[in-house]
Amino acid sequence: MAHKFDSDSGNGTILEEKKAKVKPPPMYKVMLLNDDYTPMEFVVSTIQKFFSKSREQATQIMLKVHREGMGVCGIYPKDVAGTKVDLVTQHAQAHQHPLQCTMDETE
Ligand code: TYC
Repeated sequence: MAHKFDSDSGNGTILEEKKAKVKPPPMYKVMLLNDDYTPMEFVVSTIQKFFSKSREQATQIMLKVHREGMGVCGIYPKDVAGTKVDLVTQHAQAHQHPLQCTMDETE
């Protein structure tokens, strides 16, 4: 919203429009990468668990990653995206799968 600011810094006679400098926060895509070893079922359940997707949505994302090498699971502010990457990476390692999760700022 545009606010009026007194640029006369004293008697308030000169008022001019100034743009409020509020930008939305940068957003980050959280992506999974394909590999040859992680079971499809593990990828689907991981997407459901950490990205709040239905089984159908999670299956579509998994198949995109499987066929195209990469797929977006969700778009979040930086801190949330970073936490998702860490949790998914820990989950994959705990189950000894090489599944990789990364993040990238949106354009
Ligand atoms: N390519 C894996 C397989 O054939 C499945 C897979 C899908 C692995 C998505 C990782 O992010 C991934 N078992």
